[in-house]
Amino acid sequence: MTRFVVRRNLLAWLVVGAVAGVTATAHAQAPVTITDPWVRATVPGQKATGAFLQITAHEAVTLVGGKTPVAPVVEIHEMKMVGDRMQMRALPNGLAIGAGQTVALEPGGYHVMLIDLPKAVEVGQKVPLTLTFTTTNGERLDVDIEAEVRPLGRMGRPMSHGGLGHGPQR
Ligand SMILES: [Cu+2]
Repeated sequence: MTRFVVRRNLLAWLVVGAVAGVTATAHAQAPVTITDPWVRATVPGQKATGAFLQITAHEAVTLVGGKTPVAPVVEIHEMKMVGDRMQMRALPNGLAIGAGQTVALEPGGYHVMLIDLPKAVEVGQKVPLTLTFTTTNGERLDVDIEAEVRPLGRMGRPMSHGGLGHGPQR
């Protein structure tokens, strides 16, 4: 079971659901639903990693930041192809999600970047993560989740698969 806690002003919602499928009926009042959060494992010396999840907004929100005990700096990032190169940048205004929309933060796209890790994040570890949203009326919304750490291999991009039977990519 994963526990989702949403703090909004003095009101709090406690949402309990299975990691893979939190049903809409379980949390009718929560403004966002977070599904399948995970963090990519790191190797010793690696200073940053990504957190990935799906966000369904029940009202328009913007993901503006986050907090975690495993890293002092948390940023909302985007990866995209610029010419023939993959580039990563912080989203200066956060990630806006319209009412009723679901946005996937996934390898190669949007992600939550955990920066200046003091030590490795290891498979099997649970990483507490607070995601901060703003609403259209300027309200701030903190959502507490726990993200499971999954192995590096899951992230492998096709270019790293040489030698596994793929032909040269052009
Ligand atoms: Cu990043």
